[in-house]
Amino acid sequence: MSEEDKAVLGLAPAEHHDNVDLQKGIDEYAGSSIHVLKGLDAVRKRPGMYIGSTGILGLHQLVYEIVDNAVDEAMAGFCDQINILIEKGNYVTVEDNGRGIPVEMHPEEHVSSLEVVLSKLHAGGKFDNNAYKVSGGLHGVGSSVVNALSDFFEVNVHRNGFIWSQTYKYGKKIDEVHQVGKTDRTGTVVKFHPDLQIMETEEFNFDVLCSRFRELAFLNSGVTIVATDDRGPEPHTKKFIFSGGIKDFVKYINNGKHVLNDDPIYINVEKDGKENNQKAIVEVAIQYNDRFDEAVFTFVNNINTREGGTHLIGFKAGLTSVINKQLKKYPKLTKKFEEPLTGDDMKEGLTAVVSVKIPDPQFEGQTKMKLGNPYIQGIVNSVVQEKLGDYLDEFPAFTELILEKMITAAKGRIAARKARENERKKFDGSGLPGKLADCSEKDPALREIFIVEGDSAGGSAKQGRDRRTQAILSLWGKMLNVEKARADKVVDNEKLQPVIASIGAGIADGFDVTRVRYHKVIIMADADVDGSHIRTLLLTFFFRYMRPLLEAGYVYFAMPPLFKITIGTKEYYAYDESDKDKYLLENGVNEDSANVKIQRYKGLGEMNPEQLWVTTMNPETRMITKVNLDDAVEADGIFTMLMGEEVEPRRAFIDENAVYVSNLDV
Ligand code: 28G
Repeated sequence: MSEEDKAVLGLAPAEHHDNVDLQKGIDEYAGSSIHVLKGLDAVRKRPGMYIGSTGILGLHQLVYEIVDNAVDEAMAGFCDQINILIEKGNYVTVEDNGRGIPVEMHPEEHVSSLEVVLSKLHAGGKFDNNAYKVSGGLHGVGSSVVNALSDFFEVNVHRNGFIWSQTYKYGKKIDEVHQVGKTDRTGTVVKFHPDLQIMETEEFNFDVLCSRFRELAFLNSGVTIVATDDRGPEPHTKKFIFSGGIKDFVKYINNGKHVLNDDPIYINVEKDGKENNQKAIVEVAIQYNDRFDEAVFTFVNNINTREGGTHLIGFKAGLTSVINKQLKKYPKLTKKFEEPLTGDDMKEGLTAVVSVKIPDPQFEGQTKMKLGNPYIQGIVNSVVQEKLGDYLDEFPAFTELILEKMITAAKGRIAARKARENERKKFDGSGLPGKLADCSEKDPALREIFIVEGDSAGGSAKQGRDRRTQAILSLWGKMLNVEKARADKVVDNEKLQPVIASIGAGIADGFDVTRVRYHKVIIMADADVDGSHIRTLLLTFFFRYMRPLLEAGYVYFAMPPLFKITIGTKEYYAYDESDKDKYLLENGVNEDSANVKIQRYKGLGEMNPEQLWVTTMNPETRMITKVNLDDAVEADGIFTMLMGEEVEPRRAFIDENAVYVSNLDV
């Protein structure tokens, strides 16, 4: 190798390397532990295998892959700042202040290690001594996959006093690793643009990316993540840094709720694994609120394990036994309730984040989002029992408070069971509610149910509908504030009872989405304050007690028009003020003469069956909006805000109306 080649690969002690100890750089770098390497053609042939999809999810995955590498460097203890920039044209730059990817000659591949990292697929195996790496894990496939799927990919490494650079197209290098200048810092900078021959879209959604960055900042306390969107007229920057880690995470989830412990319980234990080779970091944060639903989020090496797994089982088991041990210390309470409490009794109002970091995570389940490693169950269980036990001993007032809450829940559980049995008795056989005008179609996928407030609108809807596919349920009576109600009360509520029976799939734990009788559940309410109230309550009810119905995308809002405009023989229905004004303007109608011509609908009840059919119900001509619940944390926040004491944000939200509503189905 020529001296020049050596210099290019960072091996030569060239005269301008003044203050840099290159030999040290080489010793630190254990490059020879990379083993199984493959080319990148496989990635371009089957991109879905590597990034999940070629749609918007896969597009975002490209960014996450690069950022994950920077987070790995942070977890190894060498980096505390990650910057992300999205520029016009959807060029993405990710920058960290870690050690910089090694540029030295790779001992086996005989090219720069940087090139090995970027152009070879690292198939399986742990390939360095960073114990908790994400990249190489589930989707963590590494930078080379992003390189393979980019029509432009440039890396700049600050290392050994120099900036080392290389550029690729479609995963093929267009130059060699070379120096482009001097530097007094270390770190890695990657800039790429997705290849639109493979990816279906290049429009990154900044908010979606930021929720992941926020999550990463919670999960890796002390790491600063700064994201900038520079595609619009003004750059938009968000900074995420949480010194409290997942403790701040549970506070964030509980934001706006009334909590029982202001300062979340926080457990952080590192097992060095020397004794039994069971290395792990276990982090748990717990905060109770005064509500009835549960929000437990689990992570393994920064990956959200939506299906749970052994860490979650260990957490629940630890919580259950430590709570029952505590209960024995309060005879005053055991007198009132003698049975042991179950895990379900403990989940009302429970907000928790369980984050484990382990060397070799095994992902299982349908979506590979379930942790499999058996030893983690015992570790989390014993850590929770010990540390949470200590905490509860130290704070008896809090302990008594949550024990009382759990006993109330246990009593509710028993009452709910009885209520469910009653429900079954009431509605077996042909037992559909009297207020339901059902449809004749048998296939649930083709059936729709309109839930209508008020008898007069219900009457018109019944006459106007398509009897084969459209059922009408009119609601009456007093609505219950589901946010504040208990499961057993909800089952018995006179207004919700017919909804539960018509949908026909049970509620809460007993809800089975495969039994749902209609694949479109359409809430049809007036476009006024009362209407938005009923919409919100029904949605909250679905969110709390039939969440899979929302997740399946079965819930819709009907959009009745606000105005009918008649000009000559032409009739036009306008769905909002601006729609109305626009139509009037286009037809040259001035304000004075507008009034003879406009009919304002105060409610659905004012429309005759024919009008209701044309404007709101006919699948060919109506507008309905699908209610979409992607992010449980965010939705939870919206509902809390909607149901909370503060009136203003609720009003503003209802006016704007659209944050969690998308997908116009015209
Ligand atoms: C900015 C965008 C994404 C990274 C590093 C640092 C090292 C590294 C990355 O090494 C290669 C092979 C086996 C250990 C490790 C530097 C050790 C010493 C690193 C990133 C090294 C990978 N010095 N920073 N990779 N292994 N940042 N940011 O990708 O032996 S990737």
